[in-house]
Amino acid sequence: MGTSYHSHRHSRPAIALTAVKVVVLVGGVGGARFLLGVKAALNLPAVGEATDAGADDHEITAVVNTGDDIWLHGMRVCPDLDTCMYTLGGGIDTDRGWGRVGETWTVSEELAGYGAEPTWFGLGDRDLATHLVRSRMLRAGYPLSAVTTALCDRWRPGVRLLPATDDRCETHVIVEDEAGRRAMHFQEWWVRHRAALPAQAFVPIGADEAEPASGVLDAIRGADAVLLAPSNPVVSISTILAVPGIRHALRDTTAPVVGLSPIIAGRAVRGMAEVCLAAIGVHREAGAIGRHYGARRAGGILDGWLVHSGDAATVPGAEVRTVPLLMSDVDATAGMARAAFDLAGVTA
Ligand code: FO1
Repeated sequence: MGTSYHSHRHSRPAIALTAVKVVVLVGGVGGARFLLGVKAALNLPAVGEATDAGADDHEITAVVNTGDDIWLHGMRVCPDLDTCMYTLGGGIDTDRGWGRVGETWTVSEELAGYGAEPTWFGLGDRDLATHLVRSRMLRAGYPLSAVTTALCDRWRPGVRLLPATDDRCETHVIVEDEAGRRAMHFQEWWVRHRAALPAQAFVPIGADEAEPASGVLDAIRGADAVLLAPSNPVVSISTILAVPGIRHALRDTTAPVVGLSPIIAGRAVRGMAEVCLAAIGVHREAGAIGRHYGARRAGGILDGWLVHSGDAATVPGAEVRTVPLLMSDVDATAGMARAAFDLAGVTA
């Protein structure tokens, strides 16, 4: 790692690095899109691997939420890992944001023909191949992180994708309506019920006994910067933080930790952050989410917090900056990543 220190207008001296090691905590669609911008900010091709020598000195590690993962029809489905892998590898359906481009649904239709439940979750034919390979390797005893590496041999995302944990750690939702109080898997709440059942709590089942996947803690400890993508703070980022050891590593690392707000002008740009925040009693407001993570100096995890132009926020102990945070295209997203590097004092 070649470094040259020079004075800088910001409080933290900028460190110019020829080989930046960045760790990004991510969920699904928003996290995957943010990773495209992180790559572009480091002059890497947004999709795929760098081919020219030198550019790939940078190391991006994505620590990916596993809370959405689910066993279906005997197969392990890992939506956030797959969304990142397909997005960065050029195989994503960009309209839906998840699943494969050019997808067909023959197997799902045939399963429905048998009445095989659940019929509310669509598994595309192309996507199924991923789940078949993954499930076979898991049954053979490989940890999810090793399986993910094997799947990425095909997709070459140009980012090291690490599940937050190799252990089963799934988000379940406690809901209460006229039918009573009950728990269900996050996907049942989100896909089957379209997040319309009133959620009282999101519980990361299995988190207590989970351990960070191999490589996660070392990546955080050895990073030059750690970024929290503008992913869902409740069911994506908090589920990663629920894996024992990860929060501690974030508090302990010498790398600055910078987060990006997923809420703009009081609204989630995509997904269901608003309803999830309501369930845990956090205002849908950029500052409230920053304070929910908390400043490292005040027992939390953040050194810096980026909020959208026009949003005001105070996070005691952390530096707050205002920049455009709409991921409208890769260039705009790269601008967000550059602003995060700048706040972290890292010049790529
Ligand atoms: N989302 C849906 O709304 N309906 C589906 O049938 C569905 C299937 C699906 C299959 C594989 C996959 O990787 C993702 C899938 N998603 C589907 C998206 C997923 O439920 C959520 O958007 C994420 O888990 C939330 O980040």
